[in-house]
Amino acid sequence: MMTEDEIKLWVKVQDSKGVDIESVKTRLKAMVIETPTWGYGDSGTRFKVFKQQGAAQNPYEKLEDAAEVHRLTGVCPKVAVHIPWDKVDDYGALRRYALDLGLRIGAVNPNLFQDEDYALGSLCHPRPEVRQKARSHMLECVEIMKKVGSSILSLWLADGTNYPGQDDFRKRRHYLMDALTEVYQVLAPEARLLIEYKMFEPAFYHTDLADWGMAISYAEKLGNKAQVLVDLGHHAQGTNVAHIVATLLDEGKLGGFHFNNRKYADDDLMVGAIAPYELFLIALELVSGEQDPATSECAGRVSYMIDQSHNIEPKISAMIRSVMNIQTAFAKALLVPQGELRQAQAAGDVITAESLVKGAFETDVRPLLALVRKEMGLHTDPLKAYAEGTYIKTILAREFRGQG
Ligand code: LRH
Ligand code: MN
Repeated sequence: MMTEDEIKLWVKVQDSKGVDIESVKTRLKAMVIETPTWGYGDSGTRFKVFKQQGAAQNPYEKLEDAAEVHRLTGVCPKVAVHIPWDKVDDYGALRRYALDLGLRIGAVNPNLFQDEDYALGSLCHPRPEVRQKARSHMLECVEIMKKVGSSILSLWLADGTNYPGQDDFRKRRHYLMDALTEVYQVLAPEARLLIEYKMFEPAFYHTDLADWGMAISYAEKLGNKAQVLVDLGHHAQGTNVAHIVATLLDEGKLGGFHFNNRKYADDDLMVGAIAPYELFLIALELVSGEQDPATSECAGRVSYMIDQSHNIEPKISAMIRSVMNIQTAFAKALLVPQGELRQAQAAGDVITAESLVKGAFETDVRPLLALVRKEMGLHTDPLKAYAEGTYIKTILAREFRGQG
């Protein structure tokens, strides 16, 4: 537990360094991190889905768990839904249930990867009737957005091929552009289409939306309501994701994130658990983007979403820990002295520039986050509060649908 004295000392030290602590705190209190319904339910790999006692079994229980995460962190008022995983008879009732829990429905994610007909693709499938089926699902999701009050349609396509010669890359591009154009035209004026790219899996030779360049080429042709979504697990090893983020920001085409972490491929592990420095450097691009008038409008509308599957770890604790890791990365990024950094960069002073950035990363921000949570009327350690709370007992009473 952070003590009053530790917090006071931390503030004194940062104050002496000229850090504007009030604006740093204000920014941290304004964070909005959207959690995914699918992060609260049972999930796994192709090898095994380990069922957990207390795991949410339906969209309503998933909203209840998301509300607990928001109650403890104060920064998770939105929940992303996935259709048909979260299909219900009455989407208006789902919306009202969320509102009663102090939540809003965030991004609506179509599912164009689990239907039998989509083996060779969905919007890019060689057969017109399958493409039409996929388009209808997208249009159904646009209707669901209106019923649940969502302004984001978040599209990830598994579409691709497994062998050279299997299909025509350029023909598939045209199918995809036609479909996205049809969907774009029925989006509500304030709504956005976020296009999520991924290098591979489940397709293992080519993926139709494989990287940020392909995604932005569609988004630019579609219009202002179309932007790119960056999932941290969707790049080749060694990719400089912070550079992609800066580029998309500069183009005004960065729409959102799927925060998670990976050691090897699309592992969907807890964000910040494997590569906290990478996450910090991404946060730094966003913070400097917010502070630059040329990119502040785009940076201010970026949707921060978590996209993880908690295969072995307790799901609500994992979600809380992930939110805390994102807060930690942004708190450190907000401590980078932007003015001094730009001076060092302009002077070509590599050592100073690197040490200013690394110095902020090496700063212990736990006292700052404890202070922010206190001022938000929250427990200074949400993870501890959850472990010692009553909600954890209530979910363990949920009926267990164990083996099989
Ligand atoms: C694909 C993905 C996509 C979701 C799914 C749950 O790998 O990142 O964002 O639809 O995970
Ligand atoms: Mn994703």
